[in-house]
Amino acid sequence: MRVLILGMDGYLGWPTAMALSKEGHEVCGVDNYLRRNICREQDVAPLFPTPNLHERVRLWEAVSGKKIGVYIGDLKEWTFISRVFQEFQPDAVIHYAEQPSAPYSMLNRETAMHTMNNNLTVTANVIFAVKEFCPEAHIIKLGTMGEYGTPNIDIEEGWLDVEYKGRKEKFLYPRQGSSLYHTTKIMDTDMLWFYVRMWGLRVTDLMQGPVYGLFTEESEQDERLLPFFNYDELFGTVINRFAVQAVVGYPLTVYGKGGQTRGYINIKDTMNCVSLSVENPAQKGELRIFNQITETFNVKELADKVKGVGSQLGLEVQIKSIPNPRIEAEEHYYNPKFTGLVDLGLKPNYLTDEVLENMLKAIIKHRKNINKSKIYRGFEWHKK
Ligand code: USQ
Repeated sequence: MRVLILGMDGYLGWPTAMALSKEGHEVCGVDNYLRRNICREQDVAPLFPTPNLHERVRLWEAVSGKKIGVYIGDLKEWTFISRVFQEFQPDAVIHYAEQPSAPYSMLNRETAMHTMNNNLTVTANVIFAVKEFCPEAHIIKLGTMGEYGTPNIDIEEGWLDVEYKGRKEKFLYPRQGSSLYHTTKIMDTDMLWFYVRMWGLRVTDLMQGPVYGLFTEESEQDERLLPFFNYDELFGTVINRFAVQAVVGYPLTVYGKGGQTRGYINIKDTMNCVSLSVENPAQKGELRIFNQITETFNVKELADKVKGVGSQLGLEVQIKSIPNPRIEAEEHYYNPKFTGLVDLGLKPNYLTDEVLENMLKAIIKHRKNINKSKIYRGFEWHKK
């Protein structure tokens, strides 16, 4: 298939491009380096320098013999996105092209507007570009488990059957994001559902939990292919942060009571989920929703796991609860369903001690790059 990856430079975009290219798809990607630019603007940096997309596709060709196309540009610009879609004519479009940091979206008015303008405009442009240039194409959109929040009832896979005063209807599962970023993803889902009903688009919306890990099959062969890996408070997800903190002797930053429970997924499984979605497209006129997680943990459990494995490797790991900079429930019910992707064939890679050990060992190699002052600055959401 001809697969277009929007947001190919990010933590997930580049590994996805390689994985699908390796599987024999014709892959082309787009990025405007939004994440790199925000990192520079906010004075944070990834764990190791990451080559730009032109360099990465050259490296990939040298390693695999396969070509990946690149467009650098802003998908908010209609002239640019229409050129990309007209020229490439995708069968599947993987939409990662969003400002992905919850904390960044909560910094101030400008970062909130940046998040909203980017995420909603790009999603709308993708919908219009598909309608105009490739109406049969399958849109695979990266959503988030954070769209559901932490309700006091079980979380279904996207939809809820409601019986009310003797009548029945199926609705999108109620959504209540805990940051503006998560809220833009709720709005994306609403927009996609609207145009699925209007225009019969085919859409898969992947409700993903926080991702962890460095290596996918391709970067295991050659470390120059590793993804853009953040450990700072804005872009680093919690397990990746804890692993870096353990390596550098920084007490693990458990926010508040640490009872916040989320569904987590290994980056290798993100690749498998996206690939399964590409190969098993949604029907025309269908908004198909999967909860893209493989297991749940609370923050305290994660810290204990990292401490346990870190200690076996001889690292001095401490855990420190710090006042929660976010507004979120610290002890709550959490019971999401996540069977859809397993039914499609996903074989999960769980967060075992071995997986954590490999992560820690890989991070140890880059220890000299870790800047402790970037780990926690205390961006407090409620003070803005
Ligand atoms: N947390 C800590 N200490 C830290 C960092 C985080 O206790 O140093 C806690 C947070 O308060 C939260 C949990 O760990 O309760 C997860 O935080 P996170 O930063 O790993 O994840 P989050 O900000 O929710 O966002 C990340 C991705 C985002 C994705 C989302 C999935 O950045 O793109 O949408 O995970 S989910 O959380 O399910 O919405």
